[in-house]
Amino acid sequence: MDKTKERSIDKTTQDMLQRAKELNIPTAWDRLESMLPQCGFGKLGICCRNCEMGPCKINPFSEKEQTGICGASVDTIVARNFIRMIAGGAAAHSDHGRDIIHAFMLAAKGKTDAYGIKDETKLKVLAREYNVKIDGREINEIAEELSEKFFLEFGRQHGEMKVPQRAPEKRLKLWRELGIVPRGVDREIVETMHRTVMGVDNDYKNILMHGFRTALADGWGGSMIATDLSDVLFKSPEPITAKSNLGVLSPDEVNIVVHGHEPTLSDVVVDAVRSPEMIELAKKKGAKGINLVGMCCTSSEILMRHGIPVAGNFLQQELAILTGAVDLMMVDVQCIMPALSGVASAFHTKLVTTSPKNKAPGVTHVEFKAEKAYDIAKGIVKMAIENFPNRNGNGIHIPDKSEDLVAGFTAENIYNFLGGAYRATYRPLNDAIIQGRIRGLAGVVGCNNPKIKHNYGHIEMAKELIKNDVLVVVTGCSAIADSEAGLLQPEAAVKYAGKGLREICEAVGIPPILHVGSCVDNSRILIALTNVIREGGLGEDLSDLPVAGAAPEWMSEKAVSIASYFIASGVLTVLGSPFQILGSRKVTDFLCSEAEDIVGGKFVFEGDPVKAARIMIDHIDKKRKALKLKPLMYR
Ligand code: BF8
Ligand code: SF4
Repeated sequence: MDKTKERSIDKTTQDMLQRAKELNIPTAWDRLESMLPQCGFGKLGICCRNCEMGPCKINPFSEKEQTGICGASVDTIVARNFIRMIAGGAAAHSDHGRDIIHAFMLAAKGKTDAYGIKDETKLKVLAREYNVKIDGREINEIAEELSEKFFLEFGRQHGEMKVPQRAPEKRLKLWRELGIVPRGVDREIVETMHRTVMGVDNDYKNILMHGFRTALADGWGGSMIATDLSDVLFKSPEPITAKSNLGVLSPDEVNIVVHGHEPTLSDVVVDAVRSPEMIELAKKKGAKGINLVGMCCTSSEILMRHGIPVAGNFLQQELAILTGAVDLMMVDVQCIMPALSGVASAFHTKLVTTSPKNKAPGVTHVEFKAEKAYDIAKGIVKMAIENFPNRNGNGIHIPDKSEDLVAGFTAENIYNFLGGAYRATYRPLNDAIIQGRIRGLAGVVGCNNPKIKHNYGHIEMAKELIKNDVLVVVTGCSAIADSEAGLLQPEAAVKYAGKGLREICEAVGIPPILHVGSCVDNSRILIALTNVIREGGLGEDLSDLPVAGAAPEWMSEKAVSIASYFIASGVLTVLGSPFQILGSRKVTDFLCSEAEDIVGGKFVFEGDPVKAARIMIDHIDKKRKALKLKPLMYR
């Protein structure tokens, strides 16, 4: 059996996996294979090493109930491990948000060579929300005061964060009753660490409820701030066309791949590669020009705002270097495999780390500073150009396939393109759902994971959903997977969508799957759903809506946080592989069943993406019925 076909559904990826094999360079898939069998205790979440009396591992087959040395039950151990994952994910997203506020503050103070306020309208909307005076003030003054208010969302010690108050009234009331409105981003993450230290919280339900609070501080906090201020600073996205997959690498231009998450440096690199000085230098070195492409979420950031091509998603990062055509890969933070330096050393590719939070032994580090972002970006572009002549022509292997895509959808611009030019409103979307043209909405998000055939989960799930008239919104690596299968084109509606959804897509000219950005932009989905509630006719709370979420190929702690804030917001969320919680029946029951009665959402674990989509569709139908909506128009 050809292993490459088992490993990915994407032909380009299969081609590059073959190439890796020929060159005898291992990838994540090979490393997974050599790791098998993986530790059963870890998988079930029943190993604790939170103190030096341990590590303690609970024997899942023991007749007698076993505890850790301190007496911690298996439920406590599993719940603690789980919410520490939430804290890791929430910290990553939120720290990203914090860095954006920092850049925003420097822009307001005029202390950076690169940033300015690009979306004054959104800035003013935020200023009003935060009671920052607008009249008679300079934009920069408003921005500076606002930046302090946003910093406070991280450091607030008591009371309630302001961002989550955007949620529908009924939801907010429920969170208040449950005591899970986050106080401050940092506070909730710290408290997760505190509660899970040896000898603190040992009531698994109490632990898990704090996990929700921490996750909410991410989705309705750090992530949402990251999205909002990125829009203000780098401009709010509008629908835009581009290309995706490894075929976007160019055989005769300087190829620069930006990989990671934060738009602060990558957005400026976009300007740098367009400067005549850099283009001229590239030509002098024998290249036809400079080709900037993105990888993972940083790619989504500059795709959404500038139409920069997408080289691939999480499992394609090593493969990009394996083409031998990458002159420089610049990385910042998150989802950057430590394996990259090994792969890069087999080629001429220069790997450059840019964040003080992420260095790698032997790898060139050019520290990013928001104050001098443009200078730094130019320096890195120059490094790439100078590396171009070192390419070994014979070693280059670029798959020739790339796909067209449309991206750039946001909770705000849905108003315009669905409402038409004259009436910016969610009414047409709500009406389409109420009348049964659109069955409901689904958010399909998250990573790749070598345990699951690359892109298969995302693509098959998305196809099944749109076939059944569910409008799909996507972010992160899921969006990239769909783009590689041509699903982010308006034509995909004709090819794959059910009749009702197809009619809407054709009338408006949109794809049946809407790319709403990077993983922090999952916050756009929360806002879009809130807008649907506000528009009226579909219930009063997010948990009333005919919607569902999924992460069919998740792997990161960030996905654990995202899934948790979705269920804590009332949305059923399906995961392609189970969380590491199955060692505790009680924790599993709580998160996969009881949670629905408490917060309105729950987890479902289902590895088959089509079956998973059916679960989501059944849930959507159940919600339609509860809302007494009309039967579907064409079914
Ligand atoms: O934040 S989807 S593999 S790239 S964690 Fe990472 Fe997962 Fe991709 Fe972006 Ni999100
Ligand atoms: Fe063992 Fe308890 Fe220490 Fe965990 S905290 S390692 S269960 S003794």
